[in-house]
Order: sequence, then C-alpha cells, then structure tokens
Amino acid sequence: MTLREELVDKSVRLEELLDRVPEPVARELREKIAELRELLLEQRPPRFVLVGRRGAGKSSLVNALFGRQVAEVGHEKAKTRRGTWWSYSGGLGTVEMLDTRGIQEGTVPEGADGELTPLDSIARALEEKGPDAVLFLIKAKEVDAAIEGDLDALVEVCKRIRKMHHYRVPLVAVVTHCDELEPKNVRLHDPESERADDLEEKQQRVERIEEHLEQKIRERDELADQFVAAHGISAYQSWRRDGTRRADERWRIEELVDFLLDELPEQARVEFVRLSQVKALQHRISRRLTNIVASLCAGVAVTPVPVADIGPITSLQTSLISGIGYVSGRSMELKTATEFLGAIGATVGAAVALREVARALAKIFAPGLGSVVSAGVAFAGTKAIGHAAAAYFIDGVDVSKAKTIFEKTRKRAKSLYETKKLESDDDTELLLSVDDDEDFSPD
Ligand SMILES: Nc1nc2c(ncn2[C@@H]2O[C@H](COP(=O)(O)OP(=O)(O)O)[C@@H](O)[C@H]2O)c(=O)[nH]1
Ligand SMILES: [Mg+2]
Repeated sequence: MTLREELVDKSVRLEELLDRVPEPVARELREKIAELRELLLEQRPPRFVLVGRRGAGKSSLVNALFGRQVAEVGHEKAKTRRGTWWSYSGGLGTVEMLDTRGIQEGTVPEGADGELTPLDSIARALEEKGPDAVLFLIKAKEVDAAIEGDLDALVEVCKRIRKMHHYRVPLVAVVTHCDELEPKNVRLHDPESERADDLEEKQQRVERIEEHLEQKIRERDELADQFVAAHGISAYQSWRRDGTRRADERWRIEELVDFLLDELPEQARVEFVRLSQVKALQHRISRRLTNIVASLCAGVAVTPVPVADIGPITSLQTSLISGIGYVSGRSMELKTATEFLGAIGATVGAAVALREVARALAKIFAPGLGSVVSAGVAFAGTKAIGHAAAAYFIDGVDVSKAKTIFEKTRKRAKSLYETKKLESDDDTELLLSVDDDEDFSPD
C-alpha cells in the first residue's frame, strides 16, 4: 500500500471509531483528521497571480523561491505567454503562476489569443483556476513614480477574481530590487560585512517605501479589505551558462515565504515549505502534523475499542514520519518511515517506539488499568517520534542524536500530559488541553 492509500484507509477507519467517542472530543478529533487529510492527501501546488510591469522581477521571484533557475529571467518566452497558468517545478515542488503582464502596458494581443484583450485572456485563465494569492510586484525605486496605472490593473484583476470565485483573494505587495536603494553599495544580503548604521539606513529606506506603498494601496477602496501588507525583498541571483549559480543576493525571501504561508490554504502549505526549503517553516509544519497526530493517537487511546483496532495508531505514526520526511524533501513513501524507524531501532534495540505504544495500548483494554495513563503514553510517544523525525529529516542530525531527542521529548511530553491530567479530572477536557504548540525540542 502506498502512504496515500494507507492514510485514506486509516482515516476512514478512524472516523468510524470516532462514532464511539463522546462530544466534544469526537468533533475535535474529526477536525484533526480533516486537517491531516488536507495537509497530506489533498495537497496541491500553491497558485499565485503575478501583477507587475515587465522587469519588475516576477521571474526572478519564482527563482528566488526555489533557490534555483526554473524561470527565464530578463526576457519573456512564448511559453510564458500571458493568459496561461504556468507551472514551475524545481525538483522538490511546483508553484503555479499566472503572469498578468500586458494589462497595464496596453499592448496589442498576439498569437493564440488573437481576438482577446489582455484582460480577457487573463480572465479566461482565472476562470479555469482561482489563485491562492495575488502578488503585486513593483521595483523599490518605482514606488514613488506613477503607479496609478499599475494599481488600476491590480484592481481589475482582483475584481475579476472576486466576481468569478466569490472570494477576496489575499493581496500581498512585493517591493523588489531593494538592494538598489541608497546607500547603494551596502549589501543587504551580507549584513555581517557591513557597518550597522549603513545597514540601518538602507533598511529604514525599505521600510518607508513599504509604508508608502501600503498607504497607496489602502487608498483604493476596492483593494483595502483584501490587502495584507507590503514586503521588501531582493530576488537577485545570477547563473553561468553551465547552470551553476554565480551570485545569490537574495534578501528577506525566507520571511516572504513565511508571510505567504499564512495566506495559503492548508492544501498548498506542505508543497510551499517543501519547495522553498526554509527549515524553520518545515519545522512549523512538522510540529503541526505532530500535534495533530499526537492528539489523534491519544484520542484513539481513550476510545473504548477492541484491541484489534489499535492499528490506526501505528499507522498514524508511520504517516507522521513519512509526512515529515516529505516536508523536508524526501519522497512521500512508507519506506521513508520504515527506514527512519529501522535507523532509530538499530540503536534503540527492541524498544521501538511504535511497538511500545501498541503494547501500552493493548494494556488499556485489560481490565483494571486506567486508559488515560496510556493515552499519555500514546501522546508522548507520538510527540517524541515527530520531534525525532523532524530533527533527522529537516536538520539532518545523526541517528544517535535523533534517538536522544526521542527519549528526551518523550519524558517531557509525558510529564506535560501528567501535569495537565492533575489539573483536569475529565478525560475529554484533558485531551483538548494538551493540544498545544509547545516546543519540546531539547535544544
Ligand atoms: N538588483 C536586482 N535585480 C533584480 C531583482 N529582481 C530582478 N532583477 C533583475 O531585473 C531584471 C528583470 O527581472 P525579471 O525577473 O525577468 O522580471 P519580469 O519581467 O518581471 O519577469 C533581470 O535582469 C533580473 O536579474 C532584484 O531584486 N534586485
Ligand atoms: Mg518574466
């Protein structure tokens, strides 16, 4: 079975189990299953509409997100013809972009969309697929210049989207070419080798431009309520003919990814953190997955079910490991999880986490043993697996370090669970209260 089939199968079985769980826990756990599905099963590439003049840096932004050359910079090729969603793939993932260039230039349509105006051809593409966000790109030095025309184009695009899809798509303004601001030779991307006051001066200039642009956009009533913020960046990278990178002057791209991540629907998040390779964000998604699975496992543990039904717990944990492996850039396979467990098991010996949890769970169905204790074991075991897997796949720690993290996290998670248990005499209340984003990383 592939991980996908396994997850589909197990989440269906879990939902059946939840029929025996009292409210509000059942509802809460159903929501978690839905979240897990969206994150791991219904995932798809993020979709952005790019609005900005020729040369604003749209293709460069795509490359900056990937950290590699996936889009042609400097000139437009036929394949990036306007009015088509274009997929850019960089090994670890895909983004879909719709370049709206041409709207504000008022150029005569060419080629395939012969009779269509630029706006109509873009509208046709928008009809096909709704975007997750609109990115408005403008060069730092052009923010002061006449940008009313660009804003008109932006308003048109946003209006069309709203009319077609009945939602207000988040709008993020990206101020590009910030590296070219005065003081000119101060390198934003290499702050250690610059004087602090020089850097500050340049950063303040960026800030002022962001504020100015924000104000300009907010003045447009049609945009005000979907506008999120303006974000200054440098997307500059250059490549040699042989494809190797000659220069990387990217600045604040990781923050932009972080920022955009919040605006994306669940389905597009895993793909986005995977392709952009921002470790802190990969950790954030991993922690979410871990928390979801930990409370699901604890939920299953307090469910009065026959021993034969404990399968979902081990499956969920295996999915968690594979999911974290996937977020880090591995392929979405059960093998990823097995390999990790094998590696950990090699030093942990027979006490493999999954088996231990299963054994503990088996016990709870024996008469006389309180189930909540074991829910704590399931919870702590899952947290430990999640944190060890994140350290192993995302940070690349070695097996023995992963094992240490596993042990430490399990102890901490267990004591957290027990503390919460003392505060609450109700199983269901307890389950809901341990579902937090507490950081268990030992370092
Ligand atoms: N210095 C600097 N140059 C940039 C930046 N972004 C793009 N460029 C350059 O601007 C030119 C146009 O960029 P491109 O991405 O093709 O713009 P597009 O027409 O909007 O797709 C290219 O020469 C890029 O190398 C940036 O942030 N800083
Ligand atoms: Mg381009």
